[in-house]
Formats: sequence, C-alpha cells, structure tokens
Amino acid sequence: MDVTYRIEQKRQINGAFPGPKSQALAARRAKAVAAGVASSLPVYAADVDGGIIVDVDGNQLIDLGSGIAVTTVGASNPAVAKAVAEQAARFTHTCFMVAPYENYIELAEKLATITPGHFEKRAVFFNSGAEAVENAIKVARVATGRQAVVAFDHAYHGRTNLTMGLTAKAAPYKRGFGPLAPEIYRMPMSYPYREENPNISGKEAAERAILAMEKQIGGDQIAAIIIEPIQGEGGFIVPATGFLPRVAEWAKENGIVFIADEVQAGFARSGAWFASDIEGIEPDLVTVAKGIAGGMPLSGLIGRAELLDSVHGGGLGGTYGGNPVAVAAALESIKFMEEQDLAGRARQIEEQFFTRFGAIQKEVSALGDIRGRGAMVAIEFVKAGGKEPDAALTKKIAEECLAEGVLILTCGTYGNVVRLLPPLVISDELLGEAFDVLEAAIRKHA
Ligand code: PLZ
Repeated sequence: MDVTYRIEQKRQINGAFPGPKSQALAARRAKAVAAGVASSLPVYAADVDGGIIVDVDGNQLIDLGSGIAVTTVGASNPAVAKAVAEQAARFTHTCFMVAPYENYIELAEKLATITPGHFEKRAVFFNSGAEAVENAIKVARVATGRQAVVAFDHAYHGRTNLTMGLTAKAAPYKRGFGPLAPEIYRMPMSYPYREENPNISGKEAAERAILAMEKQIGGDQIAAIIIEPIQGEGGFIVPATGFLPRVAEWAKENGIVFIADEVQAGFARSGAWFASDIEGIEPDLVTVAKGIAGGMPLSGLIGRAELLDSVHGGGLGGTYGGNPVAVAAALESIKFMEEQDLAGRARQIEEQFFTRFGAIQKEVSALGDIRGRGAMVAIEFVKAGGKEPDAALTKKIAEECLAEGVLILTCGTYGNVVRLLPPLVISDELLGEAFDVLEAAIRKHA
C-alpha cells in the first residue's frame, strides 16, 4: 500500500478524557440535538486521517470503526477530497431527474463491471443504504407483480418504515415506531456458532428456510428474498458454506428476485469487491452504500437490466440521488481501491486478526467465536463454560479500549459482539497496536 498520512499515525490521550472542549460540546448538544440519536464516542471529532481520529482536545484515537464501514479509503483521502472540491466548484447539484450529467452514467458503467453477475445491468443511485433497499423491494414488486418479501433473523436493512420492518432487532430500531410495513416474513438464518445442531450444513440450513417459505408464504407469492451475504449489525454472521447458493437457486426456480444487501460488506471490505463474490452467488439485485464514496452520502441499486427496466419511467428517483459531488467521490474511491488493491489489504487484515485472536481464543473461553471476512471481523463473547451471550463483558472491553484510545464498535442481536472495521488505509503498525490494546482489555476483564 502506498499511502502518505497528513496526521501523525500515533495514539495519544492527553489527561482528562473526554477533555474540556468535548465536555463543553456535550453540554451544548444536550440542549440542541435530539436525545434519540446516540454516539459511540464521548469526544468530538476535529480531524481524521488514515487510522487516526483527532478530537477537539487533541486526543488521538485509533479508528477501528470507519464510521461504520464507510471510510474504507480514509476519511480525508486526498484524491477523494480533490475530486469533491473540483466537482463542487463546477456544480454541486442539478438533480439527475432535471438536468442529468455524465459522472452518474460513468459510475453506473463502472459498477456494472465490478458488481457480481455476468449479465447486462442497470444502476440507479440514492443517498442512504435504507433508500437503496427500499427501492430494491419496489423494483422486485413491480417486476414480479408479487408482494411478499423475505428477510432473515439477525438482519439489518435500515431505519425507514419499510427497512425497519426488514430489520430483525426490535430495540432500539423498531420500539414504538410502528405500525410496520405488511407482507414481510422472517426466516431462520444460518448462524453456525448458534445452531442447535452444530453439524447442520449450509445446504441443510437453506432447506430449513426454504421449507418455512413454502409452508408459510408459498414460493409463487414471494417478490424478493433479501439477505446480507455477511450480516453486519446482527453480529458479523457468516452463513455456512452452501447456504446462500441454495437459497439463491431456490429463488431462481420460483421466479423470486434475490437481493444481496452489500451495504456493509461491499467495496473491498470483505476481501473481495463484494462478499457475494466469495460466496459464489450472482444476486439479481445488489444494494450498495457506505464504502462506495469515501464518506460522501451515496447509495445505489445495481442489477439485472430486465428487472430495473421493468419499472415505468419516473417510477424511481429522488431529489439528491446520485448527487454529482458524491458520485465524483465514488469514482475516485473505486479507483483508489483498485490501484492500492484494498481487497488484498483486507485479506491481510483478516489473516492478522485470525492469527492473533485465534491464539487468544485457545486460552480465554469468553471468546466464544471469532469470525468474519477481510476487514469485517468480530469476536462473540460468552460466559465461561457455555454459549450464553455476555453483553456486559463486551461493553466493558469496548469501554476499556476506548479509555486507552482505541475506538471499537459492538454489534449483534445479543449485544455481545466486538466488531473490527478498520479503514483499509490503516498502517500495520497502528493496527497491531490496536490489537495489543484489545488483547490487554480481554485479558483484564475476561
Ligand atoms: N443495510 C447491511 O449495514 C447500515 C446502521 C447504523 P443507511 N448499517 C449501519 C445505525 O444504527 O443506523 C445498513 C447496513 C445494511 C442497510 C443499512 C442502512 O444504511 O445508510 O444507514 O440507511
């Protein structure tokens, strides 16, 4: 990897944490910002580069979150920043539905070549992951003339009305926000660590879900099956080998649109362009966001031409979708990922993680499972001697890391998963130091 850093890549906590400036901002925030939006960090960001977040008091934290899998190429990647500035100086917005522009088309062309599937494709752009997912469902319903949508246990697809219905976890995402959208059915996932029968194969887990779909809905009633090839918020769950190909095959046999939600796993994060590539599936539709544009808000829906083109003219859109500044950032981010082989970098990180934490798992029984792919890896913590989720321990470990200057996010249906999502431009040295801090926190509390 050939990257230069603007900020010294050094972890450093100066005295009080949070410092006085962050404390002052927290007091202002309490009086101005809605209480419903929570933050992982008690400090406020001032400058971010490579693997370092500098806060307003000058503390320097190692970033293992990338703004939830977004800043894959860095949060201030110079090539992205330049493209953003140049595009903003020409025009920030026209609305593609009013005065269309070239870079939107260029990004659609580019995505057709890097997304899974050897068939003719079309793309359409939006602002958030949730919006891409909503539109995938809209397209599938028009294309099939059916209404039912299948999602899985532990799924996360967003917070808008339709997508919160697709999301599995009630608190905090759905609590009190109903009524939820109708015609959503939830099916059992392949979650190897928590299977009742530890020997169940991926194909058998797929047959379990298929039987439930046949009995509870009927294959000819289902418009779409949506699934994250690696589940994100639900706990970085990698389904058993063979699960996804069998579900996709059954979808095809029944004329059901198979949608891969690659919002979190996509764009080099999993060690391939898309996690679907590793699973050997060719989804009919793919939703993307997060890592696509170096931190600029952009999402997309890409897939089979005949599906996307089945929607009547004017049926898809939105004021800001495919904003030219965000699209310019995406084109540069993708170019950077290619030039720097960030997928290869993600595979290196995967290897370092499994070597390091695999060894610790042999000694510390609280590490129930270590899993993931690429730079999307996680540890599931359990109580000694069994598999009971230990959310309290998970929280303690994440807090300890934070106090030591390492930002680590948690996730999982049971809140007992520590997930690592470093920016792929992080140096080996800094990543190793973050692993040291995490290991020390585990050894202290587990
Ligand atoms: N699909 C697979 O991971 C967003 C959500 C964080 P938006 N994940 C982070 C939070 O608590 O809000 C996500 C995802 C998958 C869809 C989404 C939704 O993407 O850009 O947040 O709408």
